[in-house]
Amino acid sequence: MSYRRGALIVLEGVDRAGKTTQCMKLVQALQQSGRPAEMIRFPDRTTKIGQLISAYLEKKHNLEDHTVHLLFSANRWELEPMIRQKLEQGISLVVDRYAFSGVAFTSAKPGFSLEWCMSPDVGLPRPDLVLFLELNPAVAAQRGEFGAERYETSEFQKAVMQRFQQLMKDPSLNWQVIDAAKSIEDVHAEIKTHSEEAAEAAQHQPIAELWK
Ligand code: NYM
Repeated sequence: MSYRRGALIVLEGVDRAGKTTQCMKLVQALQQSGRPAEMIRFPDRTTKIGQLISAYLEKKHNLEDHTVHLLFSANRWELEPMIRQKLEQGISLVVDRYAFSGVAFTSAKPGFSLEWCMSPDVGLPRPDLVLFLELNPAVAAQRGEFGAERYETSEFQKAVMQRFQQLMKDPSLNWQVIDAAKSIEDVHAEIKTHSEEAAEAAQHQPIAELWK
């Protein structure tokens, strides 16, 4: 049976690495090459759970650390049926952050193991490609607006970066590290090449489950 599903492509990185700009450019490029594609982002601040998360990030509301971790995960699970449906309809999804941000940010807090942080996201659709936009946290801090939301300090971002590096050792995922200090167009060209390859390979494979 021929199977032509869309690809699940995730962009990750520390804050201010340019993920959102690159997601938008990638969606446009995929569409122009004739592949239906849409962008989604996590947290999705539009849902009820997303509004709680947003108030927490904007420091308008405090939440206990385990609680907010589980809310970030719940915010992915509430969109899981839509993600699966779109992929099965042949639409590729470009995702601005996913479970890897969830694990990297919470496990950068004292007392949280990677294993505990990963468990609520086990079984989500597994990305076909995870692009990690690598940028020195000190350079990221100079890119403006840094410090407005929770977690936006160079010290915390350094701890987040170390957690991402641990997650990247997982051979069950297709991680590609991109140097985000390059120009927007150079970064885009690299991302596009990896994404087209991953989309070609994904179309004949069933959707796998993350960390299973
Ligand atoms: N974040 C994001 C988490 O702590 N856990 C998660 O699961 C996700 C998806 O929220 N600092 C953090 C990372 C960012 C912030 O920022 C979301 P933005 O600018 O909306 O990507």
